[in-house]
Amino acid sequence: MKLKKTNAKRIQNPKTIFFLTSNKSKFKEAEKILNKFGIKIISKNSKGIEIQSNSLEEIARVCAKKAYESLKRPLIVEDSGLFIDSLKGFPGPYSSYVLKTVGCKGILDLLGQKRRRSAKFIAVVAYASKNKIKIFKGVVNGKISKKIFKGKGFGYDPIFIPNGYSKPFSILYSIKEKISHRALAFEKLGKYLKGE
Ligand code: ITT
Repeated sequence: MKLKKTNAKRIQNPKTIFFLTSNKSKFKEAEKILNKFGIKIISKNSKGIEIQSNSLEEIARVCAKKAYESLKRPLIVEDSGLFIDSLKGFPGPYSSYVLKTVGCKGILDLLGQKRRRSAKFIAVVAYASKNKIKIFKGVVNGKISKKIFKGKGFGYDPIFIPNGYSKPFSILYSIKEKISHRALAFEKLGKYLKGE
């Protein structure tokens, strides 16, 4: 693999890490959090490393291991999803596919007028470095709204209302940065890397 000069220089810094993802929004959120810890990440496309599993942890762990074997550089893989209680945790590990096919509207249609709308977002971050894979998990509980709220964000942000609030993440964007599943998982990673 040939690296641009600037990237090659940054990679010499042990606190510069690859983040394997095709999702720019995920990258931006993670970048902001890790910045607070003085850690720089470089986006790298994750095509070809995804595996299928019902477990976010297994997906993140196996992908990180496979990617490390070929790149041999410290790297991160994050697998996340929306788990809706009354749908037995669906879409869970299939969140990305469900978003691309039926979208937020499909989820609202599935729930219909159901009163039980509790759900959670989970993010599992796998950090691979020499001889080890460390896992960091973040969870945010909330509920699914009855309508789609426009605003910022991505994915299911327009329909996910975190507990303690009345608006979804797409409206509460600055709050999302502090309390989201991703914020919690990457904060844990940041603290770990600080002490490494
Ligand atoms: P990579 O696998 O390339 O990182 P992806 O978008 O496919 O990108 P996942 O497989 O982890 O990522 O799928 C998670 C999906 O869950 C994501 O596409 C969104 O639809 C949804 N999701 C995860 N975190 C979210 C968040 O903070 N806000 C809204 N939706 C989110």
